[in-house]
Amino acid sequence: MDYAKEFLEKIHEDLLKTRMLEEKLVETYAEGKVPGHIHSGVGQEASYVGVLATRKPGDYFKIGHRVIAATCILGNPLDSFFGECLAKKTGNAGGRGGVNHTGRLQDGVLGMSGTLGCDAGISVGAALTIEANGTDNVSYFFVGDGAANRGPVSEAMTLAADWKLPVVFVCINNGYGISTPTTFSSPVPNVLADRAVGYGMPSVVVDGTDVLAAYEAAKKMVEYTRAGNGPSVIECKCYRWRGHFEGDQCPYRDGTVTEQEIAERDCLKNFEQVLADSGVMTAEQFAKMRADFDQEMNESIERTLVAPEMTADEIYDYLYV
Ligand SMILES: Cc1ncc(C[n+]2csc(CCOP(=O)(O)OP(=O)(O)O)c2C)c(N)n1
Repeated sequence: MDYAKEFLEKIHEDLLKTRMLEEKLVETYAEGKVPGHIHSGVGQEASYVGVLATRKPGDYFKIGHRVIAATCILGNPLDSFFGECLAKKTGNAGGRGGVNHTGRLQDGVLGMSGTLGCDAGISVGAALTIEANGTDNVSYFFVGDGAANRGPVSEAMTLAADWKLPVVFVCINNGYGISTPTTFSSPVPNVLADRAVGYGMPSVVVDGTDVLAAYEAAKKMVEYTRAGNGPSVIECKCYRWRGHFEGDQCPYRDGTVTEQEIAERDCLKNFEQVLADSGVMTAEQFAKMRADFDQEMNESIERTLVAPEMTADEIYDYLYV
């Protein structure tokens, strides 16, 4: 493979940690420790990790409600991640926001709006900041195939294209918006990429379960946008392994397809196979990394469980009236 060993090791580390964090959230939620509910991103990690491998300091990010562990590879420490997920004062938002609000401004992660799609405008605003500062940074906007159909996304794409702003629109197309298949909600199979030409943007469609393919596809678009040519679109095709929420029995889809996806398109397992076959890493290294990170996560969760919750008085801090 034509990549530096360190680069492949870093991609693997990000992929493994994202997977393990997403799995740990499922486990912690099942134990009743997470207030509210979670949207598991297990199985979709390579779409984020591959695209985000093109990042550089000073970039901005809008992460979606699934694969929230991506904020950790962007710099969020485990204690503030689990703190927010478990609604503790140690969380990114002091436990006010919960699982969907693990962003940190100092990492360029601009938080997330529960009103899906509206974040597109914030990403365009961040791109305007980049332009004003005269750097070659970009603003990444991640959106699901369902939310990509919303008006605010279209408006943001129109403005970004008109003003040639450095936004990289990334559609994580996992085939469903809750129980609605993409084939019901979009007349075209590639929800954002097939529409990109109408906004005057280049686009790529990639297998989002192949981390290196996602990286290569993203690199083309990100380089185009960093060079001052305006926004671009990346569409990562993947599959949502779990239900929309934990406990969703998924009566709207064929379970054998899910089983097949898990068996054949496991982004982590497949990448580890590639690394082992090419002699870059060994099964022993994978096992050790797993054991070490599992311990790190468990220790963080132990600390989080005994961390304080905010008091009733503090709930209203930071609210504008
Ligand atoms: C404007 C808005 N409408 C509806 C919802 C409720 N909702 C939460 S997640 C979701 C599904 C979104 O599907 P998609 O964008 O494909 O992302 P996925 O859940 O598949 O990752 C919906 C409809 C919302 N949060 N915001």
